[in-house]
Amino acid sequence: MPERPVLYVLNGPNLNLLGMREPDIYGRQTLADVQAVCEAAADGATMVFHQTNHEGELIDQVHEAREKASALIINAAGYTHTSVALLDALKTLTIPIVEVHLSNPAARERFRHRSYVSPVAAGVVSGFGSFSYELAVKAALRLVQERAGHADRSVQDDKKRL
Ligand code: CA2
Repeated sequence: MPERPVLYVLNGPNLNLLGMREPDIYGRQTLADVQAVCEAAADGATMVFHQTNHEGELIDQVHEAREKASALIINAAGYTHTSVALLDALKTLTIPIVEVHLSNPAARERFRHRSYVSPVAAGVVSGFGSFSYELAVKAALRLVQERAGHADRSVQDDKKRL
């Protein structure tokens, strides 16, 4: 794992329209604004921020995160509620996954209550607009730090046993 954590923030379909449509649900901030919020919260970590409207491309980005990231933050948008293929891809990751949503899907239509991301997520942040992303980045960094702490302690334990 690199010295500086690498956070992947992946965004699914239609999130490129943020700020242009449905401001009552998703707010007035654009995706570029959300990216700026994440970068400000990243505390020196390297951030890779992607958006795609294509399921296969989102899965390719999950595979890339598997190789390169310390943690993954994902708003799979509509694919959250439909994509077994996305879940299969996420299941191959060993890094922490944080699910994020601008709105609170649990308070919306029934079809948004099922998430194919939640079963493999360390946690979910939803309902706070771009602040959800800020909290998700902070949670991901905390999880990365905790893992690094565990790894350090087990190396020290191994050394003591030698
Ligand atoms: O609240 C979220 O972040 C969602 O992931 C957003 C998805 C929705 O399907 C999920 O249930 C909850 C929709 C993203 C669409 O974004 C738009 C942004 C502006 C205008 C239209 C759609």
